[in-house]
Amino acid sequence: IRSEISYVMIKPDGVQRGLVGEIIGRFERKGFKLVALKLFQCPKDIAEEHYKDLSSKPFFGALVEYILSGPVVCMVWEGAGVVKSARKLIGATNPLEAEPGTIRGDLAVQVGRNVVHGSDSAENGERETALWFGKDALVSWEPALAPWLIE
Ligand code: DAT
Ligand code: MG
Repeated sequence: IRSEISYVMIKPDGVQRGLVGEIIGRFERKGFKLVALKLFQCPKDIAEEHYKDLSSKPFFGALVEYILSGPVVCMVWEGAGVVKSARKLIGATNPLEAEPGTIRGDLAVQVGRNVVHGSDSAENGERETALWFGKDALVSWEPALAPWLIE
């Protein structure tokens, strides 16, 4: 039985700005386990499904266009408490309100270019992983450093 997973995605601005290594590094250094990773040019139906809860918002069209505007980096990170912790590492939705030390607080200025996505619940972690990677795409492995991170 697998523990909690979060779907984390570096949005097109993060890729274009050369922040892929910086962002992945923050999750790696924290100590979560990477279980899926790909560079991906997203089709429209996946972007719309991913953000379907926001489909009535005035910014929905621009949001989908932004996600389609270049390749994204799709990842799944695993570990107890990863969903909430990833949201903390990412910071507030509006980068101007995000705390320094967070990804958005350090690396972004506008809500429409906030460089990274992280699932907001364990259920959405599962749902978004299935949407972006399909079923059975996760790699099962034991990091050699695990005993130095989890007692
Ligand atoms: P988060 O990405 O922090 O989970 P969310 O799920 O509420 O935030 O919204 C998804 C994305 O939609 C968000 O990362 C950027 C965009 N967005 C949210 N609110 C917005 C707004 N008021 N104006 C423009 N874009 C917005
Ligand atoms: Mg969200």
